[in-house]
Amino acid sequence: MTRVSTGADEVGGCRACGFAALDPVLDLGSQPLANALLDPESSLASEPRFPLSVVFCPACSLVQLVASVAPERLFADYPYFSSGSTTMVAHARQLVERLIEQQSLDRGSRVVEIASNDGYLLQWYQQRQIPVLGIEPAANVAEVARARGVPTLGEFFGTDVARRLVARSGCVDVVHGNNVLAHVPDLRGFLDGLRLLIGETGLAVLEVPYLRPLIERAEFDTIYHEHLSYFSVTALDRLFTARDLDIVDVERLPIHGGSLRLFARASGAAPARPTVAALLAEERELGMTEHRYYRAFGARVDSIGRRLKTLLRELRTGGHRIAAYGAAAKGATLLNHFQIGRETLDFVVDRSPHKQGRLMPGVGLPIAAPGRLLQDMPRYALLLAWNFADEILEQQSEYRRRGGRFIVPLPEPGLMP
Ligand code: DWN
Repeated sequence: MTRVSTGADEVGGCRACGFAALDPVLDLGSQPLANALLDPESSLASEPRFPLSVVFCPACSLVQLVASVAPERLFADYPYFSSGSTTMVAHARQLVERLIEQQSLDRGSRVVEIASNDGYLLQWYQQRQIPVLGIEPAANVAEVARARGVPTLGEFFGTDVARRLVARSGCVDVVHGNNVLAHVPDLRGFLDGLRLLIGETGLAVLEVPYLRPLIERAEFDTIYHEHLSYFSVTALDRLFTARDLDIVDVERLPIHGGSLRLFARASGAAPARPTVAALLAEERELGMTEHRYYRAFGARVDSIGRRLKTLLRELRTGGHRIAAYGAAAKGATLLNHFQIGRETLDFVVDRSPHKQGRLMPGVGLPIAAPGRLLQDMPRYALLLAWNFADEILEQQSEYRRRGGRFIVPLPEPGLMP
C-alpha cells in the first residue's frame, strides 16, 4: 500500500522564475525520505512517503521537484556527515589551500560556510588561524562541528541570517556553499542573502551536482526529496543574474557523480572567465534548454532497472548471496524505485556509526559496519555509493582478495574488476 503524506507542498510554478507550465521529466512515485533511516523496532507500514516527481521549466531551464518536504523535517537528526569520506575531506582541503593563496586570506580575513556540516571544510582554514563561521541547521551535525572547535550557527541560511551577520561583523571575504543550493526551497532569498554577505568585494564559491552527467549517466538515484533543484549552468546563470550576482568562473568536478564549482561575485565586480560562456554554449548545443533533451530519461532509467534486476536475479539463482555497500541517500532512491529489498540483498554496510544498526528507508534492509562483509563474505556487494568507488574498492581490498566482487548499478549494471 502506498501512502502519500500530506507533508509535501506542491510548487505553484518554477522555483526560480515562477513560470507555471512545467514539463515532466521523471516521476518516481511516492518515496520515503532517503535519509530517514529507520530504527529496527519501527514499522515500515507507518513510514511516510511523499511524491518524488521531476519537471523542467522551459522558461529558465531549471529542473526541479514538484513537491517540497519541509526542511525542518528533512534535516532533523540528519545522518549525513561529510567527514565520512576521505575523498570529500581531501577535496575540501585542496579547495581551501587554493583559496587561501589565490585570495591572500590571512588572520584578518573572514570565511563563512553555508551548510558547513561537521566542519570538514572549515577546519582547514582554522589550521591556518583564519577566522571562520559555519552555518548548519542540522543540530546533531552542528554539535560535531562545535566539538571540533568550529564555531557554528544552527540556522537555515537566508536574507535574515545574512542581515544579522553583516550588521554584527560586516561582509565576508569568502562564502562557501557545498551541496546546499540544491536543497534550498527559497532560492531567491538564499541568493539575496549570499549577495548581502559577500558585499561588493567578497567571493562566493558554491558546489552543486551537475544536471548534465545526471542525465548523460542516468544518475537518477541522486534524485530525492532533499534535492529540490537540479542545476545546469544555464539555469544558474539566470538565477544569479536576477539576484545581482555574476558567475565569474565555473569548473566541472568529478565529485558526487559530477558537480559544478561556481565562483560568484556582486554583479559587475569582476569580468566573467570564458569558462562560463563555453559551458552555456555547450548546454545550448546539447539541447539542455529544451524539454526534448529530458524526454528519454525515464525510459533509460527503466532499462537500467530491468538489467540490474536481471543481473541480481541471475547471481542469486547461481546460489550466491548479495549485500550492498553504502547506506547513501542515493541508495534509498535506487532500491526503492527498483523495488530491490530483502528478497535480493542480505544487508547494507556503511562506515558511518550514525547509520549502523538502523534500517534503509522503504526497503527496511539492516545497516551494518563494513566489517560484516568479511565476516559473512557475501559473494557480491551492490555499490550504492558508486560516487566513491575508488576509495571504497581500495578500502575493501581484503574483501576483494578473498573473492568478493562489487556490482556497479549504473549507468551500465555490471561486475567491477
Ligand atoms: O547532497 C547530499 C550529498 C552530498 O550527500 C546530501 N543531501 C546527502 C548525501 O547524499 P548521499 O548519502 O548519497 O551521499 P554519499 O556521500 O554518496 O553517501 C556515501 C555513503 O557511503 C555515506 O553513508 C558514507 C558511506 N561511505 C562508507 O560507508 N564508506 C562512504 C565512504 C567513502 C566509505 O568509504
